Amino acid sequence: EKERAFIEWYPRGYGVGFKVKERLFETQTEYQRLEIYETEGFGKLLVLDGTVQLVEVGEESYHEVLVHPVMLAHPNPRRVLVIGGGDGGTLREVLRHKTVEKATMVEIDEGVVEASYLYLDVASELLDRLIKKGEPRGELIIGDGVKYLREADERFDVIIVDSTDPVGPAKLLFSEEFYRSAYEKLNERGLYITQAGSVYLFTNELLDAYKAMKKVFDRVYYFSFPVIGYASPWSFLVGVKGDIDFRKVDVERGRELELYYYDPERHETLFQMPKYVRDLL
Ligand code: AG3
Repeated sequence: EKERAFIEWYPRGYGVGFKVKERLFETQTEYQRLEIYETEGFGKLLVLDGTVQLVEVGEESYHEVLVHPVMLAHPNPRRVLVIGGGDGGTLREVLRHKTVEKATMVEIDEGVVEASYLYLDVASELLDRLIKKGEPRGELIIGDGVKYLREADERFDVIIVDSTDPVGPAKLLFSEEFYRSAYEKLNERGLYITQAGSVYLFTNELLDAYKAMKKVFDRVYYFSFPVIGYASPWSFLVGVKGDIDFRKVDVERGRELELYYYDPERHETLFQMPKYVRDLL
């Protein structure tokens, strides 16, 4: 009997795959090719330009880790900007923080929001409210995050970049120029976080982003986490502006969140990095 699979191929022929039952949807959006599959064991799978964005079962291993470490390291995050993240998972986690008064998501590709709303069990109620402008603390803007940040006349406590890899539409989100406009638009004390690719397979992209961020932010931290569906470990980069210690998080606020993957009481375990990579950073 024929078995069907979706495989994402990374450099050097390294693959990450899922057995799939069927392809539920495919389209060419204005920016990228979008596919949604039903997998055998991980719910639905969202793919953009051949790269895995999330699986429904396990997406929290990415969204919790992208959002909560910075939110719990910031003493009082009230205004949050998410760039990318059209599936809504990142904003969903941001809005779990009671301190947040307003969170804005700027997604370039309306097609991602629509397909996620229609097909994925990730944040469809939130996306529905955002589309209808009925989410009191959240706002969705379909637009270019680079341009948005450059022209923004407000300041943010936390900026979260939930983008595709640093090629294609997301490339500019990893440039020194972009980091400068992010730094400028952070409040006196603020945190910036971006996903930064596979530790083993995109090591050069990670190093480049780290070096560019070092030129701009007061301090830069790297960390890694095993994300379900990606070539793990996956890397994250945090840029700090002003007086915040990213090595410390508010464990009390963390406890209320009842997290599944990220463990604020073991925050220090995030900083694990293979030695050869640490030596290069
Ligand atoms: N953002 C995409 C992370 C990059 C995945 N890269 C890859 N598989 N090559 C995830 C979107 C979820 N909100």
